[in-house]
Amino acid sequence: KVPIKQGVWKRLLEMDGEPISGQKLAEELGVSRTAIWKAVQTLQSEGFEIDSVKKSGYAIHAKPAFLTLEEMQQYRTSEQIGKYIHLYPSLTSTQVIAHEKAQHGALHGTVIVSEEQTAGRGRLQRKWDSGAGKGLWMTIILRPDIHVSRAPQLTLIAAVAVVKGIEDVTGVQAQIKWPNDVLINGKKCTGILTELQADVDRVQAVLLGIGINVLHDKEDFPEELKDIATSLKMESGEAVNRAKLAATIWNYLEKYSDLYLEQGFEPIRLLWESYSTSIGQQIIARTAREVIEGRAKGITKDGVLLVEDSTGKIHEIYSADIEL
Ligand code: BT5
Repeated sequence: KVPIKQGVWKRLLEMDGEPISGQKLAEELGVSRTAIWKAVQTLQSEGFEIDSVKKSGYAIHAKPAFLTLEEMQQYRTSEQIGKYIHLYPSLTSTQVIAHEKAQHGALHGTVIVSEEQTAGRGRLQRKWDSGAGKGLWMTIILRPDIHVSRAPQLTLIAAVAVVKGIEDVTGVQAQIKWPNDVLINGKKCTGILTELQADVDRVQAVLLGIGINVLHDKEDFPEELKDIATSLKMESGEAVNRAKLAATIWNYLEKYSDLYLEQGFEPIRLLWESYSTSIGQQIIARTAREVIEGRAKGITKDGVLLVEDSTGKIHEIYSADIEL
């Protein structure tokens, strides 16, 4: 059953600024006029500009610039991912809140989204720049029943879902740089951070952090990122709808993680390789222990990167920074 607020919101948007009476809304949604009035008040308090015109009814004038639950739910077709959304104006990091929620039993598919992160993080204590209102900063809690050793594959599944989502919503073709970067024209527009809560060797929760630069202009990035980062707006020339992007990624993520649980990693591996920038390229991989130079040959059925050095030796790389 559609919540009243969401139903009202959807009808007002469909009316495109023309008024619709409270009576009509009440009849259509099968609720009282008071319930409609309350829903309108809540929407107004959330930033929607809704006029109530005597006799003729309610009319919507503008959508808020910020993310709303209604709009994200509108585009969602996935069953579980995004069913429960926690939306915040500002947080230290969506990962931190996701850890807390997961520990307290948050269900599979719960999403934490924030307009801003004051301490957004990357891998290895690195920082993730997360300016207010510019990006899509979210963590998705997944509870697949898998061995911990398979968890890194979820990063690769997420990367495929992000590339597909970006393609659907903006028409822009992004590429994946192993393991966790999504690039457009060689610049980073998305980072993915996968963290785990595990019980001996079974996964309890996967906290899939996805940060996408959406509405940034070049000057919105700090100096050190200006030449290496990009946004969907910079690449597509359009102000991309973040709510639609979020929901589209959830839809794909559900589709591909279901596929993965049913058929294993192979179908994902093929998709992933088709979007990869690194495969076939000469790369430098910096792991915690060594630096390996060679040609990226592909990823294994476990998602491990294979690099062939100049002597013909094949290295299996589990975790590294890659330079193209
Ligand atoms: C990543 O780390 O790329 C993973 C980033 C994950 C961010 C999401 S946002 C939602 C969730 N909540 C969090 O707190 N985190 C996740 P890594 O591969 O370590 O790359 C980090 C490096 O990317 C930094 O050292 C910078 O060089 C660069 N960087 C930082 N912010 C960036 C941005 N907004 N766009 C592009 N590059 C950035």
